Amino acid sequence: MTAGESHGPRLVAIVEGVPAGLELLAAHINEDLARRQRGYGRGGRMKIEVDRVEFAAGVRNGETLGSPIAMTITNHDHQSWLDRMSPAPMPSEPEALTRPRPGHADLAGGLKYDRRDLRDVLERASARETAARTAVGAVAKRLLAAVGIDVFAHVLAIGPVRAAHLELTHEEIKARARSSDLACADEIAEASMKAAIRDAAHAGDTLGGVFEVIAANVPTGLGAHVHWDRKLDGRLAQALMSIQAIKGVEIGDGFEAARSLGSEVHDAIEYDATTKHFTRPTNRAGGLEGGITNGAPVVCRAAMKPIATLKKALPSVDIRTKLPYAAAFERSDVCAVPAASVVGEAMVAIVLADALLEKFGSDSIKELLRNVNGYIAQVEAFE
Ligand code: EPS
Repeated sequence: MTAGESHGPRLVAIVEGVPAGLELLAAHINEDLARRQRGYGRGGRMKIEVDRVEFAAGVRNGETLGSPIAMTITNHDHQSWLDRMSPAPMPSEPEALTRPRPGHADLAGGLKYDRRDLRDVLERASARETAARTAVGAVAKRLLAAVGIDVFAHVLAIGPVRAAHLELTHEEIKARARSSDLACADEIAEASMKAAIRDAAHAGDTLGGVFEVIAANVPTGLGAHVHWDRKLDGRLAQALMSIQAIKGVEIGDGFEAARSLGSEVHDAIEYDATTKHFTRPTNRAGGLEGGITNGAPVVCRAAMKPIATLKKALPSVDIRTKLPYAAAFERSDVCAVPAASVVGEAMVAIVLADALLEKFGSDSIKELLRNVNGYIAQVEAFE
């Protein structure tokens, strides 16, 4: 559960169900918060904010207690918005924002919630909220790391520029993405991506793109085939699609599989007698079959549309006068795909952590490890 408006006092997140005994430091979370703030193509707001988490509950002496974890992140920009975003009644009515921006929640939200000042909608719809999700995702990633699961993301495309398919290990992709301004493992494509972002900025325009999230070392058996809402691929798609500006999600080969023959798409099953594991020479299914993880890395991709707030404002209508106007321009990013990739990492981690606790539900990390190891031994002894 998160709360918080973009220019309100702070963001808040409450995480329920994390077992006791997980080592958790603010530094673990701040690292991801800082990665989310970086990225070529970000706007002026990121120069104002320095996102840092403060624990309000659930953590003591660097360890989780099993109680709800409450975290806050201060919006430094709130100080410049006291006359428009104060929770208390303000001395003078703030000027209403009445020109909805196409592509945003402004108009639909204003009609639905009966707000004449569309700021009441856009403040919460803003992607500022993803800072709180990133903090929750960082907690989920700590939990997953305790059982050996690693979740990371990298950017595959910015606008029309695509990264080349390089033969890299997961470790290499992760390391290269972490040291890239665009979270991209392909240095050559990165240069062209930056040029595309610069061109869009000069034209008063914005750019979208595609990122991929990989979860490595996921055990077989998370999720379930028995009901539509327990299928893990469906849950991952929902979680990724819920990130602001995401308009498409793929698992494994995704849309490419639809253009191929069945014999080209499905992953053969093999057995390794030494490790006692069923293995796959390929992973076109993206680690999921029938809504259940199959032991291969989970691979998801998400497509982000170009940000809907443009300097070159789009045509709109003033909701008061009903006359045509250029949509309101608020300071914005030109491209936020690298930031969205960090949020994607968080969303995939949250879904996997939920699925992990669903299967191995535990009150302490010790119990969780015992349950996971017992299950893995059972799978390895399968006859
Ligand atoms: C956003 C608009 C911009 C972005 C913001 C998302 O904020 P502002 O209106 O203050 O310039 O910087 O992203 C963040 C604040 C963030 O932390 O990612 C929007 O309209 O979605």
